[in-house]
Amino acid sequence: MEKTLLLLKPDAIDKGVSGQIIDRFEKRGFKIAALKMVQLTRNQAELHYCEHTDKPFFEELVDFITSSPLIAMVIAGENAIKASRIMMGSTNPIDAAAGTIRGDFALNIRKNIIHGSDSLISAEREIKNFFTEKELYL
Ligand code: IDP
Repeated sequence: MEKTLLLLKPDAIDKGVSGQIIDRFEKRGFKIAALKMVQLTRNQAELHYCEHTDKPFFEELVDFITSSPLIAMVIAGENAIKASRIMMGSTNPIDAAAGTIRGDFALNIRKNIIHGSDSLISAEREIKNFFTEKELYL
């Protein structure tokens, strides 16, 4: 069973749409393997987004993701990584198709509602940044 890390970002909590988003993944057939609400430290956020350290938007990204609590979850199921990326839609919500999560809930590239791991290697690293082995129920 493939696993992926999803983050329902601070804007999803602010908008009160986290339940609707979790619902989409459960309806699709994915199992929740772990779930917690947490406010990230800068250190944890910088580790999570380490691939973007050199990007001009890095500081802005860390400021936003640490600004208030988010929901971190691990879902498990067939092709969880690819399927969830398709369900999320394009990074820039303006380009995200209607019916995708970003296409339905977001307008702004920074406040784009959700994160999902983009590869097996990232998923493994990102899951470890949020959950211990004991916190994963599979
Ligand atoms: P992804 O979240 O779709 O995988 P990435 O390219 O990995 O997209 O970017 C990580 C996050 O960085 C995005 O989800 C978005 O919140 C933020 N981001 C990307 N580009 C910009 C930008 O130009 N300005 C501000 N934030 C950005």
